[in-house]
Amino acid sequence: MRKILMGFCLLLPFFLRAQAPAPLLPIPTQQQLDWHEKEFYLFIHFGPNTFTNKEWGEGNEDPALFNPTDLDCDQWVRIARQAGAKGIILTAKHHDGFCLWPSQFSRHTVRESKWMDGKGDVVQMLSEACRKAGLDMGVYLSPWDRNHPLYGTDQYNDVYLNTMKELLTQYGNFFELWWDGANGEGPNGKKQEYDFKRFEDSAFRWQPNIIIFSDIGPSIRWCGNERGIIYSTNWNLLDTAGFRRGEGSPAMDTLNRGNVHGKHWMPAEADVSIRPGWFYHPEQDDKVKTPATLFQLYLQSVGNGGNLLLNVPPDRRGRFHAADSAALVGFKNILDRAFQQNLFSTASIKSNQSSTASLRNLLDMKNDTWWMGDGKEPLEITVQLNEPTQLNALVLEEMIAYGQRVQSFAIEARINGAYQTVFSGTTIGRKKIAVFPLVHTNAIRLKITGSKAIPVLRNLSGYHIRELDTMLPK
Ligand code: FUL
Repeated sequence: MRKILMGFCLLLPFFLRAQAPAPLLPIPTQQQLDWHEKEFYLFIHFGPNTFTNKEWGEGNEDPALFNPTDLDCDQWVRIARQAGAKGIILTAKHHDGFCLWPSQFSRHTVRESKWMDGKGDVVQMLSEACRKAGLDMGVYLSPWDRNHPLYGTDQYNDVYLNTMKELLTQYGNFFELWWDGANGEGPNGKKQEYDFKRFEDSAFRWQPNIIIFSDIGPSIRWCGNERGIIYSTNWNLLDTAGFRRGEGSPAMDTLNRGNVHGKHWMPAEADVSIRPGWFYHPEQDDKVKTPATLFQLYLQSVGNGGNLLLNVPPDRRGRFHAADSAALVGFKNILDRAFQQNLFSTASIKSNQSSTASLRNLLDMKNDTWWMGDGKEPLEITVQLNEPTQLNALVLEEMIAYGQRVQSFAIEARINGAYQTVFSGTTIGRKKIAVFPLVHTNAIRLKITGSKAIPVLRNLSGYHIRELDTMLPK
């Protein structure tokens, strides 16, 4: 009897824990989940184009031109951290074929340049700077190569793999490998048939945890524009069968929205430059995006469930220009102010579902606790504030480890005793930042009106983002 009792006591916590929901397939891999939590990181376009003032080099530039006078990867990393970025993706090789590391498989690299008498290695320098500062690093390795003599022949696929192997095996782990969709002619006037299958398999063999970006993944997808904008509906799912990278990719709005019943978990990354160009051009020094614009981009990318990849191109010294650094720090200040005070942290919460036991998990702002409805539709959650409060934003999160479920929802605010709809939305996904004109209210109701399966939510928080008072029409 004692034994039975003891056994029961040991098993009790197991019974008391909420049963994990059955996943709604497809679901993200652990690597994709980790990637989702990164939210925001920097892109760095740097190379001969920085010195020739071009966007797309021809591949026949004299490598001697690459000669930054004061290259400082620690400065990139310092500003990236101050801006709240979690990592940096570097153009290790752009379309001109110039390698920012001394690749054995090319004659068009830092080794052939004047910089550091040909002894420098930007990939090495940046990876050390990132490691010291605890930032993750990724690499852009353009398949299109306008310099390599073998481009346009079968052998080029081996060359590409060899260069990739150098990168992925000699510099530690990268969090992301970036494949742009551009594919033009090489020096012999021919286009290349890329062996992407082999590229993918090899990349995962050398770095099993790497996230591979391209129009259609395999790990994450392009959001379909280079303006950094994900529109409101964003499924982390995509059908890729029959599609290619670049020409032959899914339609731009499909890339933006995803496919509601898509076969693969394939979340969207939104890439955009802080300046009009991807590379540094002195004449664009006065065209750097303002902190307020960067904040809007954050709301439209991260706030619609994707990640933001913001390009900041170093200048000819090899440092971020003061205007870019100032904009980044200004952006971070807005971001910190915006989400500093969660107005729901001391609120009470109830719902029309029977499963109320772990409802407070929604307010704990933890990433590993969640709450699930019981299937009654529409699902309603009411957050009762301790006193009438002004707010203009809610942050909603689904527990995407169990799949993406919510298809439509509304946010209502109780104003003068009656609920009024202040926001109508579609998908939630990892994060939805729902912003609306300022309301003065003592209760907020979230109504989930459509869902592919019973919603499993992670967190719910409310804010008064003062920056928005002036940005949004009243
Ligand atoms: C595109 C490239 O053609 C642009 O130069 C830039 O690198 C952008 C991020 O990707 O495919």
